[in-house]
Amino acid sequence: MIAVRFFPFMQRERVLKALFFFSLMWLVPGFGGISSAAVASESTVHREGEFGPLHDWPIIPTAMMLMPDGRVFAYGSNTNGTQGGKMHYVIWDPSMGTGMDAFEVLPNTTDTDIFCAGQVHIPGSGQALILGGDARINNIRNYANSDVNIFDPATDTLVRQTQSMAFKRWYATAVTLPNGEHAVLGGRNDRFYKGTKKIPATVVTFSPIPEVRAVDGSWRTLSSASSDYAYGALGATSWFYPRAWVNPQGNLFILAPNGKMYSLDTSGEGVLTKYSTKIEPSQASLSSVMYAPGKILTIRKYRKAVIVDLNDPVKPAVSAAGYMAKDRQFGTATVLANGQVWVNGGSSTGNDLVGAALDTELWDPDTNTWKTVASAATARLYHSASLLLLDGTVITGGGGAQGPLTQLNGEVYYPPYLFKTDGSGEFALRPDIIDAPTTLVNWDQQFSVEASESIARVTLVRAGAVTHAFNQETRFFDLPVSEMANIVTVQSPASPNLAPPGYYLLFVWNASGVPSIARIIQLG
Ligand SMILES: [Cu+2]
Repeated sequence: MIAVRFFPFMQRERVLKALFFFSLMWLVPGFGGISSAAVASESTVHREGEFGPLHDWPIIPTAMMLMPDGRVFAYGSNTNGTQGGKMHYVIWDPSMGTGMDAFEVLPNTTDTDIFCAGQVHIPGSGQALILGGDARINNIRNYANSDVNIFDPATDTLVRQTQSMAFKRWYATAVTLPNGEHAVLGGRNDRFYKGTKKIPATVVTFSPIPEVRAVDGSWRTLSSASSDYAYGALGATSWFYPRAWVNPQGNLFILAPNGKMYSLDTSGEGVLTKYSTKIEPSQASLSSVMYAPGKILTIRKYRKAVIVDLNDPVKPAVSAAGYMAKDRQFGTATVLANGQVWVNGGSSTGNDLVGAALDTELWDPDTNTWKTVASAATARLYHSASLLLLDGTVITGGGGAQGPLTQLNGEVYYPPYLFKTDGSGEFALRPDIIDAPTTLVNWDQQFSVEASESIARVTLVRAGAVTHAFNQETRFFDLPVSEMANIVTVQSPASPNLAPPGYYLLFVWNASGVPSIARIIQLG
């Protein structure tokens, strides 16, 4: 459905562009008619991909989550683009295109400002768990709250839960654990305010103690795992959306901005262990993403990329992943349907248009090389986000609140795998999934997939949740296909440590390297 809606529109754009240039040719002196050289210029979209048209959004989507029905749940600003998640949230249905009728603006009736909250999927229900966020005290913003809210895509409602967190958290990270619980780390507890004659001063504090939300909604404080360095005040803003993932051993791995690494056992009251391994410093504004089982691609300062491999149970292995062409502070790394990592947006000077990158970069894990690919129409800086969609495209949107641009807009990136490789610039024909599991798939279990043509490859990407340059939910798996056929049997990921319970996009690929639109399957 998505392809049917998106593709004719894109094709029409390209045909119109071609007709426009063709009509101009007649005006150029000496052209005298159709020049084969001018007409036959080869398209590069099969190597670089292409952006669709810039389109309006009803809010700045500072945070986006892909829901199991393929729609995007987004929030972060008011409809005028100012900071605030207390009034509205938005549902975008990509299958309806990018016109305003594809968006629904819904009222947030919870009294929680979810601006810069933590967010994570709930495995059993497909709902979104939203943790903490902003608070306004004495009309001053950027305090924090301890509220817990759940967005339910079945009813499109956001509902405040009765059981709050023990700590207030603004800019916290939430991670789905192998047992279906959620760990919540970091965030700011209180802000600094110098005070006035009427309003008392406040001191900045952070939340250095993680918490775990059980499946029944009750909370457990990991009081033995307190740390100002792993997810608190110190360690170079490690409270700011801590970079944390479940590692193959089933613990949380935390990569602090200062390059130090930790393992957090979330059982009981928690045990935090620091690794002796460390890497170059990064910044809270630089992206990191898990691109393969137990493997993280992390962008450090000065454009340097590093792989951190968590598969060795004793200590993480660190290796070089080259240098990006651009410094991309506040850009976002997104794992594509083929396991490559696409990084878009960012600026070399922080949240500033000087040095903002419109071009984008693609990292191939097979060759460990970067290349510069398609350019966007506009900058994506602080409070922008990028998210892989069911049709293998990526929505990138937002930025602003505060400035430098108020980006009430988005663009869709069409990766190279969607195009014919003949240089025609046309979209390739995609295989269709005819049959895939509709019931819960267990770990290390065989299941079959049927497509409209012979299947050469099957991939699995966990549905994303992204904000502030970080999609902590992403996971990618190649599911080996022993022999090409229309019906193939593949094996699900081996354990919930590698693939936490929840929702995954299943793509099948034809022999030309073109993916289907994904079906969502549920692991659990
Ligand atoms: Cu923010």
